Amino acid sequence: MARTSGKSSRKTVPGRKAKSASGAVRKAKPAGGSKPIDLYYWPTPNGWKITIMLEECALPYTVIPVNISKGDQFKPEFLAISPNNRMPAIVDHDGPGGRSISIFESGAILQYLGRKTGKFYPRDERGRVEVDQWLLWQMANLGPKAGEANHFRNYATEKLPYAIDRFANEMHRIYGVMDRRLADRAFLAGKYSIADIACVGWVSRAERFGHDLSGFANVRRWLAALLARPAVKRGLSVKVEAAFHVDMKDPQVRAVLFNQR
Ligand SMILES: N[C@@H](CCC(=O)N[C@@H](CS)C(=O)NCC(=O)O)C(=O)O
Repeated sequence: MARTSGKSSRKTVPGRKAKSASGAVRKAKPAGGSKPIDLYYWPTPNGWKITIMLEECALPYTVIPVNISKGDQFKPEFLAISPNNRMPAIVDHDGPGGRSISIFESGAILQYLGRKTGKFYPRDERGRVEVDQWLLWQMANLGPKAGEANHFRNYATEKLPYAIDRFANEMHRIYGVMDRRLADRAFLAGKYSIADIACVGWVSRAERFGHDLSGFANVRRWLAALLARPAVKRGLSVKVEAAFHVDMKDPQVRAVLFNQR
């Protein structure tokens, strides 16, 4: 259940139908009495990890858009929460000891929410190690390499065959790893977990990023199972109106995103 702060703000009402920022009708879930978590968000595969997890756990949350095309990620108030100038980040006002806590890095946020709720993150050490391995695999491989593949293929002004091929090959290798892992189990760590939640936004964009999944039947079966989950659908559909108007060819946008030092 989300509400969006800012001009286009719409509050959800527990148990009633609510509209997301995009106008899509979404079913609000009971708030359960806890204070909403502040989610610093922009609609990208990294942002979706957290909307999906919050939806899966039925935790109430407030979406605070971080317009990364305009430089919101460099504002001092955001850097105080997320010093690496990247979203997503959260502030949980019901943190440990009843005090507020802020967290950046999507993997750390997923683990925190998993520990907080006891959902999608096993308590037993063997189960947790399985999840951690595949969560960190996503954080270090699938996400960053897909990002670079997308950058050199779709955003670089100079089309460099070496860079395009290098990351296309890496993505082929990575989808091969995932496909073999899923050959004898439904989900990456056996049971559905935060490892799957971390991956689905990236894999759902594979074709758009230029990666052909036709040779990876297990990945396609897994993706279909994930996309059939109502919470995954809701998490992927949390929109921010301003994101529809970003022009990646605009020199100012490109300077903000691609000329950081
Ligand atoms: N490892 C970080 C990566 C987050 C990340 O790269 N976020 C991008 C959007 S997908 C961002 O905030 N970019 C802002 C910028 O490049 O300044 C995480 O998983 O939280």
